[in-house]
Amino acid sequence: MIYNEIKSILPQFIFKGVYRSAEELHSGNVNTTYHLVYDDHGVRRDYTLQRINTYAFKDPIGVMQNIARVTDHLRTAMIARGEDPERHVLDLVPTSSGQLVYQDGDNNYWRAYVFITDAIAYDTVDASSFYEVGRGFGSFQKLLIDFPADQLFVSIPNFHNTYKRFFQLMRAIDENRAGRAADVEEEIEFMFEHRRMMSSIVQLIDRGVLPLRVTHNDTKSNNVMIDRQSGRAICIIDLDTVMPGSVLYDYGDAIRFGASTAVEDEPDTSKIALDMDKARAFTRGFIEETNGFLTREELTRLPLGIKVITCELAMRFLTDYLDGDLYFKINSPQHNLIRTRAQIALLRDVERKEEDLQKIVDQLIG
Ligand code: GN1
Ligand code: MG
Repeated sequence: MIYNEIKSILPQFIFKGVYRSAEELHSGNVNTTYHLVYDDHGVRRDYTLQRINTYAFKDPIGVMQNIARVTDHLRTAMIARGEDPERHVLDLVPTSSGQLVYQDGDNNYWRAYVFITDAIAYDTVDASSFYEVGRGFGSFQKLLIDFPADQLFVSIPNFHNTYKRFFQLMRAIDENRAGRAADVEEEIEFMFEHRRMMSSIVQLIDRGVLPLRVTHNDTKSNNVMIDRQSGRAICIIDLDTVMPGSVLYDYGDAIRFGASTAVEDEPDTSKIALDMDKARAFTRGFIEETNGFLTREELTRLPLGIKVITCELAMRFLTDYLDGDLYFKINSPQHNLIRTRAQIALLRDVERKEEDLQKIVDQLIG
C-alpha cells in the first residue's frame, strides 16, 4: 500500500492540514513521484512528494540547491515583469527543520512541492498544446538568460556529452554485465555508424561556435504544465537537470518526445514517425520566444539537436540494457531494448525528413 511507503516521510515536511490520500504518478523514468492530498480545515491542499534517484543523482543536496536558486530567479524575474509567479514557478515545501530535502534512515532523499492544480502535463500532445510547450520552454530560457551559470552545480556531469556517452556504451559492451551484448549487434552497429554525427554538438561547443546557456536538459512535453482552463503553458517542472548546456539539446529533446507519432517505448516500430505538423507547432512557439536572443548559429542548427538527442537517448537506453537496467525504471526485462529500438526508428525518420525540418526553421527565423 502506498501509504505505508511514505507514512514515515509525511511528518518530515511542512504540509498544511491533515493527510487524506496519495497516489503514485508513473510518468518519470528516474525519480519516484507521489501526488498527496491534504485537508486544511476544509481547504484541499495538493502536494508532490518525490524520492530522488541517487543512482542518477549522486548529490541530491546539490540538485536541490540548484532548484532553489533557479526557482528564486524565475520568481524574481516574473515579478519584475509584472507577472504573478503563483502556479507559474515550482514552489518547494521545506522540511520541518527548514531544509530543502529530507534524508531518511535508508539513505533515501525526499523533496516536496506544492502540486500545480487545474493543469495537465501531456505524455502525448496535440499540435496546439505542443505550440504552447514550445512557448513554455522558450520563455523559460528567456527568463534564465541572466542567471549566473557559474552558480549552478553540475547535477550529472557530462549529461549531454554524447561523445563521452559513446565511450560509456563501449565500456558496457566490453563488460557485458547482463550477458546481452550478442543480442544487440545491430543496435551497436547503428551507434558506430552514427558516431560522428552524435558528437557534432559537443564539437561545436568546444570550437566556440555554439554558446553554453542555462538549459533545462529534459524538455519532454510532460515537463510543462498546461492550464486546463486557458490551454496556456504555465509552469516548467522537473528542474533536476538544469545545467549549462546547448539550446540545441532542449529543442531537439522536445521534438523527439512530443512530435513522435508513438510513445517513447512503442514496441511496434512501424508506428513510429516524426509528425511534421507537431514539429512545426513546437518550433513556432519556441522560436517566437527565443528569436531575439539566440544566435544565428544556434537558430539555424536547431534541427541537428533532434538527431543528436534521439541518438544519445537510444544509446543511453542501450547502455542501460547492457548494464542490466541500473539507471532507468523498467516494467519488463526488454523495456530498455524496446526503448532503444523505438529511438532508432524515430531517428531514421528524422533523417528522412531532415531537409523539411530545416525549411521549417529557416522560414520561422526569417
Ligand atoms: C529521464 O525521469 P524523467 O522522465 O524525468 C531522464 C532523461 C531522459 C528521459 C527519457 C535524469 O527523465 O534524461 O531523456 O528519462 N532523466 C535523467 O524518458 O536521466
Ligand atoms: Mg527528468
